[in-house]
Formats: sequence, C-alpha cells, structure tokens
Amino acid sequence: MEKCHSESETNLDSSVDASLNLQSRPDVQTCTYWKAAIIWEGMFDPRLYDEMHKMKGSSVALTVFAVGRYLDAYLHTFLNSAEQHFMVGLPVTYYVFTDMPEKVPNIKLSPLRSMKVIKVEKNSRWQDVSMMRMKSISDVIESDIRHHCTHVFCFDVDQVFTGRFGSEALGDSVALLHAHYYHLPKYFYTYDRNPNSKAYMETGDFYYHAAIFGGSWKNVKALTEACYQGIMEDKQNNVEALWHDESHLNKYMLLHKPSKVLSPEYCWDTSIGFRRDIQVTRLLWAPKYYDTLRTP
Ligand code: 2GW
Ligand code: MN
Repeated sequence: MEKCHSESETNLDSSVDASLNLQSRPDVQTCTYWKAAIIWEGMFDPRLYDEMHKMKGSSVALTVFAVGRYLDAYLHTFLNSAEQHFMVGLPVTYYVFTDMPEKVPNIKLSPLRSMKVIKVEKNSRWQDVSMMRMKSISDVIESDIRHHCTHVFCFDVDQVFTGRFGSEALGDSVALLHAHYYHLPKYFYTYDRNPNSKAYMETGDFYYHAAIFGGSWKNVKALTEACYQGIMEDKQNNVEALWHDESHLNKYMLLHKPSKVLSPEYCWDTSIGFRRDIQVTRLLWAPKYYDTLRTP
C-alpha cells in the first residue's frame, strides 16, 4: 500500500506517521503533494498514537469562545462531549473565553483535565467576535499555554463531539478539510478574491475550515499572530475578507503548508447527508439558530 512518507526534516509528523504504520485508503486522498498525511478512519492504530504521545509527554490546550448567546446555546454540550471524546488519556486544559465567566457551566472533569476561564469583551459586530479570537489565542499562548502544554487545538463552540478525536490528530501544524468543499473542484472554493485584502488568493491546495485548527504552541502562535495582523491591516484599509478569519487562515495555510490534514470526519455536517467516504463522525456541527443567536 502506498505510504505518505517524508524524509525531510520539515515534516516530522509524516516520519512519525510512517513509523506508526499509518495506512492508506483506496477511496480517498490520504496524502498531500507536500507529503502531509490526510487522516481518515481506518488509516491509524489509535493505541500506537496514544502510547507515543503519553511517552513523549504531550499535553493539549483546547481553546473555545462562548460570547453572548453562544454560551447558553452551545458551551455545555461542547464541553461535556469533549470530556467523552477529545484526547482521552492525555492531559487537557480547556481555555474558555467568554464575556460572562460566572455563567460557565460547572462540569465534572476527568483526572488530568482542567479548565481556565478567560474574560473577553463582547464585540458588537459578530465578524469581530470571530476575528478577534486570533488575538486572544496568541496572547494566551504567550502568557500561559506555552508554559503548560505542548499542543494547541482551537475550536468553534457550535459543535458536538460524537466519536474519538484523539492523538492521531496531533501534529506540528494541523488544518481541517471543510465538509462542504472537500469533494468539490477548486473552482468552488470560497477564498477571498479581493486583491486589496491580505487574505487574497486566486487558488490554493484545499479549502480549510476555521472551526478547527491546531499544532505545536509555537506554530499556533505564529498562525494566530499572522492572521491577526492581516485582519488589522485589512481594517486600516477598510476591507474585510469574505469569510473573515477563515479567509486569513486559508491564506496562511497556503504559505505555510500544514504538516497534517484532518478529513471532514473531524467536523461533519449531517445536513450533507450520506457519504460513503465518511466512515465515522467524530465531531458534528450543532444546529445554527441564526434567527435568534445572530440578531442583536
Ligand atoms: C457569530 C456569528 C453571528 C453572531 C454571533 C456569533 C458569535 C460567535 C457569538 O455571538 N459568540 C461567539 O462566541 N462566537 C464564537 O465565534 C463561537 O465560538 C463561534 O463558534 C465562533 C464562530 O462563529 P460561528 O460558529 O457562528 O460561525 P461559523 O460556524 O459560520 O464559522 C465559520 O466562519 C467563521 C467566520 O465567519 C469562522 O472562521 C469560524 O471559525 C468558521 O467555522
Ligand atoms: Mn461555527
């Protein structure tokens, strides 16, 4: 079976993946042209990944924002389901960013897991709530995460874990294939095509979903700083990228290729319906109550 393997020092993840006997799958793309693995069900042995990361002392920061009405609507389910499925067996610290710390649900956490709540201001424009996450994440990596965790994963809150989201997803720089675009020709990708935006790009490798990104704390710090800078430059020039932080993330990932890519099993939207290649769902989009949640 063809293996996705790189000897280059720039992608240590793929050498690790090769040494842990990561397999291919005949029905889907499992390797990028720069030799990063695209992780699908059936390719990996979860025990080998868990053992290796325990041995290496990996520890994971999960960042999530629950500002305004998103707190009551999503946070409880998100955190409870993360306890069941996210990086079980590894040390995990939740970093919950909210404008209402007193309303964060009290959830019983398993051993090795803890939560830190960070107060943020509520931006009046939802586009800013989403974009300013980049700044808050890079700040907390600098002040806290880098002293306690090896890896960081950043999540939208409007989702529910439904299956293993484990250490096979850890890597130096990790991006997610967007469930609505992974099977479409590049022509359909909704990159920002305004030359005046820092997120401008004509074409790219994939359309990545900003609902999940991660990596070593160093790489996530570099990514969030770069995206924040792009967002602020755009503001000075009076432009806003088509899909806000997601457009800037796609631009960053074009210039700095991820060392590991997650299949849409890691963030599936059941409204798409049945797809033969989706063999498990690990995280699902929660319903969007736009009419009630997005009105001021
Ligand atoms: C967002 C939109 C409209 C009104 C409110 C909000 C909002 C977002 C909010 O009131 N409070 C809040 O905490 N958020 C956080 O921002 C929350 O963590 C949420 O998951 C995240 C992104 O907003 P969301 O999930 O409503 O937007 P999606 O699902 O359309 O997200 C995609 O596109 C975004 C940019 O437009 C981001 O790139 C996001 O990462 C993508 O998944
Ligand atoms: Mn979302």
